[in-house]
Amino acid sequence: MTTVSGGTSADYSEKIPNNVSLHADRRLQRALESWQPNFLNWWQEMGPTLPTRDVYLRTAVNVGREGWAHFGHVPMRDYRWGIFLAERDPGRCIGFGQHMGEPAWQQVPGEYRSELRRLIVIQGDTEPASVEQQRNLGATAPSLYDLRNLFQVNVEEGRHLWAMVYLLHAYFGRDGREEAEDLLRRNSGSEDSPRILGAFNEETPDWLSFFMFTYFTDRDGKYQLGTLKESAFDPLSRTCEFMLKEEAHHMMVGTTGVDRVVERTAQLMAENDTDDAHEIAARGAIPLDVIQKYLNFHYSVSLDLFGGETSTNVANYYTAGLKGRWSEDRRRDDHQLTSDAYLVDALLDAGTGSQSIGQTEVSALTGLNTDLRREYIADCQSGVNRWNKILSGAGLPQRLKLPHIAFNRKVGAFAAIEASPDGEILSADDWERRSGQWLPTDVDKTHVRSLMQPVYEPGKIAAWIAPPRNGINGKPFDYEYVHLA
Ligand code: BYC
Ligand code: FE
Ligand code: FE
Repeated sequence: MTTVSGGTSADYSEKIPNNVSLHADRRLQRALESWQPNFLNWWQEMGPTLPTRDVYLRTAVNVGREGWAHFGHVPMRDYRWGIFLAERDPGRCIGFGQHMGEPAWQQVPGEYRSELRRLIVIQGDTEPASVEQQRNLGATAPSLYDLRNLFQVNVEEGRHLWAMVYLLHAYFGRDGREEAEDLLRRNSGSEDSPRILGAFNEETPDWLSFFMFTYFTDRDGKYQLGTLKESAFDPLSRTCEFMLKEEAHHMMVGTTGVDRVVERTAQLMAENDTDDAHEIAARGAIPLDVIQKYLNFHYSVSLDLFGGETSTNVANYYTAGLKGRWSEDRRRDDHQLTSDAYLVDALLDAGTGSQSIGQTEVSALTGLNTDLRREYIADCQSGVNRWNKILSGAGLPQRLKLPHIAFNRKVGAFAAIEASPDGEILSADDWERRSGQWLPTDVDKTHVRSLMQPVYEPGKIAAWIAPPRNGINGKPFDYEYVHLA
């Protein structure tokens, strides 16, 4: 782990590991080194609460395709959070918008400064928020393997915060440094200074929520990072490219976590030839309808993270070159979209007696949040298909499904109405009466929480979840992934 100047290796001899030659810019280095203790204080106060001696974690050592990660047991507070950008492509050109074809920017153009800062701050705000939301989960981990995955996700979200703080410090001067302070000042769920986006002020009180969160909400992260990776501002693009590599593990934790919950429930349903929720609960597992309710909640809250169905913000971001589309270079169009139209989901005849859910044509640029949300929805559906294969494989006729796009929305075209998971518009009274069938009730949450008894013995697993198929980094499931304090 030595410095390779201009290369991709991380320099771990520095106080802040990095591959951006931080030592060459003393001012920036000092600024970041003075933010570092604030970060560590935040980690102590708002990070994982379970006392541990060390955890089997991966640390980034290289941003290249091969061998970028090093695995080993480390005390979490000694984790080497660092600054890693994907390798620079010196010939990179802007791929869309009004600056298409021009060289990518190495500095922030004055005219886009505030918009870029806003995007980076919003992205940066979600990262520590998720750590705060997950801070108490260690106390109820279903296995040491899961405990280790939780902490891996947590330290990487901490590193993602570093990634955004680096950009703020390096490219936004004094106001960037102030924003970096504020990222530690706001807290998930706080009355006075909450996190910026809705989903990041919700609780993650149990492991079913954690798996749903890493499946649905981290997946929003994947898609947002995918659009920022296209950015004309090259340092942002390179930062996001490397974050996406780490994100793959978060996706895996969510996907296989829900797999294993469904597998356990399906197993008990098949063995006992029952779909009775009380019987499944009595046997210590999570009834399928409760899994569906958690899915409904996390999916709908995550849909809100894409912003309104139509948005002039996103049109401006795209035109300016700040935020592209998912797989921008695979799109077969002019990458400007100035004369294109797009059908977005909409509430038609809103506020009248004949209002209905349908679609309306808008300029393609203002419809870009919808475009990204659709990419996301298709990806979410693949997980549901997977879980349904587990159900059919157990010989069961029941299926999980994604609720309608208008269900439980607080942002965008459907924020003003209530709709059922099938997309039927409901009166406020109907919603009040029936929403407990579709969203977790206090009774459901209390039951799920009652199942969350910690299992810290290597190779053992809680009764409500199946063991994983594979361990981490080739290690067996019964490996001592975490040493408790
Ligand atoms: N909650 O024009 P509109 C991740 C605001 S997750 C609260 O439709 P726009 C991670 C909006 O700010 C990825 N407010 O929105 C996952 C705007 O306010 P102003 C995070 C919301 O701007 C798990 C107003 O409503 N990264 O990495 O087109 C663990 C009008 O909205 C919400 C990003 O999101 C909401 N849900 O789109 C760890 C990337 N939605 O301007 C990490 C950066 C909208 O009127 N963010 N509003 O005051 C963006 O690209 C966009 O700002 C948004 C919103 C997609 C968030
Ligand atoms: Fe992240
Ligand atoms: Fe993540």
